[in-house]
Amino acid sequence: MNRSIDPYHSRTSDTWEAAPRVDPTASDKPGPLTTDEVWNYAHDGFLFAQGLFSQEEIDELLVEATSLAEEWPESQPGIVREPGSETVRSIFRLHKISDVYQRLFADERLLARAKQLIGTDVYIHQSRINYKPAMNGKEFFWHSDFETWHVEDGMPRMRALSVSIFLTESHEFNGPLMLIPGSHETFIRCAGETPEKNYENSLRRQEYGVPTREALDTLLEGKEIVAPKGPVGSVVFFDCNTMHGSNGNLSPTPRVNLFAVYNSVENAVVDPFCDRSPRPEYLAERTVEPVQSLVGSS
Ligand code: 6CS
Ligand code: FE
Repeated sequence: MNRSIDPYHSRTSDTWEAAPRVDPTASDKPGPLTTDEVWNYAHDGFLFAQGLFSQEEIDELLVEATSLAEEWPESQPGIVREPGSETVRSIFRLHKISDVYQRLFADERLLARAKQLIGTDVYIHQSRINYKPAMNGKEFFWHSDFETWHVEDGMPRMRALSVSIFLTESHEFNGPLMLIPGSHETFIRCAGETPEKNYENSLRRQEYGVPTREALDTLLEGKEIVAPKGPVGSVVFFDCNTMHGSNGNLSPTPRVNLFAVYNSVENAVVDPFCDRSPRPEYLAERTVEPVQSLVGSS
């Protein structure tokens, strides 16, 4: 790609700017989602599916989340702790380290929907658990994931989506995911320059690639923030450029969410769109391995 005409250049100036999205949000391929659901996803930049997984299925996923955090080897990369404490905030690259999660990410309820929306085969760019511990799990400031994945990982175009699976109920007290409907249509170029090893800080508290107050006001014009709330097993599908964030967890129980990022096999990462080395593979997979459906396999 000719980088001088990169439609999504960001952190290349000391001022922010709003630019139009140039990629489609949803394909017109057939799949399990109805025409209305696809339309809503394309319009809002996200789709909420309540109770997609059963309590029994989630119980197993939650046991796995707890044991990963408890048994994580000291020297193994891929774990992030809360700012100023030893409490586990996130664990990455689940699709490589856990059979249970590998199977989950190949489940048709996620995979067929992701393929339908993206319109091609997909692979996993990133996966993680956010634990958001009781009473002091810290917030995630507003951001577009794509801004970081483009600049720091070299994801060329907006052809990826995240699934956020509720392993605990999401409610108003535990810092549910919040999204700005329609924000995926605008790319906010952020100001500043990416520091060396930015990820060592950004995963605890993101400072680069975050929108200004004015940028947020632009996205929020005529819009209202949405926070999908619901029981365990619910899933939010959201586009890679949808502006989102979440408050801290001030409730007495953790808020555990499982994420997988499906990217089009035609959108594999290239060199980062900044003058830094690529982030480690636990944050951004650099090899395309299409996720194979479990249907028909034994
Ligand atoms: O770094 C990442 O890949 C993800 N985490 C944060 C805090 N921001 C960007 C992106 O969502
Ligand atoms: Fe995010």
